[in-house]
Amino acid sequence: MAWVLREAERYFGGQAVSKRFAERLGLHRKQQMACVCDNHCMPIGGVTAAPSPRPQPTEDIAVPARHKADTVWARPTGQLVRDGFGADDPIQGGLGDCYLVSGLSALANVRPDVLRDAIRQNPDGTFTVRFYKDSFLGLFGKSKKPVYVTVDGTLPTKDGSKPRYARGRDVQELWPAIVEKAYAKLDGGYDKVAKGGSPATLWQALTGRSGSMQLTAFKSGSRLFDDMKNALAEKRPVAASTNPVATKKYQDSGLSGKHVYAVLAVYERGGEKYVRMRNPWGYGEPGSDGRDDGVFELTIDAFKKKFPLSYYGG
Ligand SMILES: [Ca+2]
Repeated sequence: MAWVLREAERYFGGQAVSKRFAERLGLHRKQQMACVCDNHCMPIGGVTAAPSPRPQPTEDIAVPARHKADTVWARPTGQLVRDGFGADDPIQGGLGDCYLVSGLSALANVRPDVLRDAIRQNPDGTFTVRFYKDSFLGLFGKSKKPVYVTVDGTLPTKDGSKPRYARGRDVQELWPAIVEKAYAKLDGGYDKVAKGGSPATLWQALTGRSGSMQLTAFKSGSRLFDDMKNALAEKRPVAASTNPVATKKYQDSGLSGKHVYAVLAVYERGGEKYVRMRNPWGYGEPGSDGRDDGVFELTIDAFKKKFPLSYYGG
């Protein structure tokens, strides 16, 4: 059981996981708990980019082993931000970090100002992202200490032109790729980031405020709805995960197992409670609302059935 708890803790971003919790989720088989999309490579097109003038890699940020042979570091053209920070900006690439990309989307949804204040473009073309880490103060317990991570503008690509991992929906908008890269540097590499994590940990790193995770099975639909409604009203980001183990039950549902989605809004219509969500791929959704942009709504009952975990920023 010990390895299950270790794996589960890693998947959930280092949060302590009880045996009961792991059993409840069916975490009983040894497997990698990264997001389902770790083996998923998005078709990406339309990026204009110039190959990096420097020898590569320019920075020691490891990519997953299977990407080592065919990764080319390149410097895409574009701007850090275009038209502000939006929930629909971040698009996940071929890295299993749905928790990170959905975390960015959920944060941009409620606190674009946090992202604006955390990311700085430097005169030399590099970028600095401010994160917060725990620092221990003896009797006073933990406090958050800012940590500044500087990265240059080069990104992993396959052919020198298209970002291989996170990017903007507008491919000229660089902030999702830059924050992902800085987080990877902070965390010890893209390969570490791809091993799974929690959006609550990302939010904590960006806001300095502790987040939390809940098992939705322990709450009634209306209580869940109220929790999400209150969090969003307080401008705290919300996300939710499908089952990280029982992925087969999502076949033909329009949802992916082992995948984290941003919760953008909750609302009532015609006496029914709904949750509006977003797939970090920027496409792929249940039902047909006429626009396959990854944004869709579920009734609160369907949400509770499909999403055993929800995450809240502090
Ligand atoms: Ca849609």
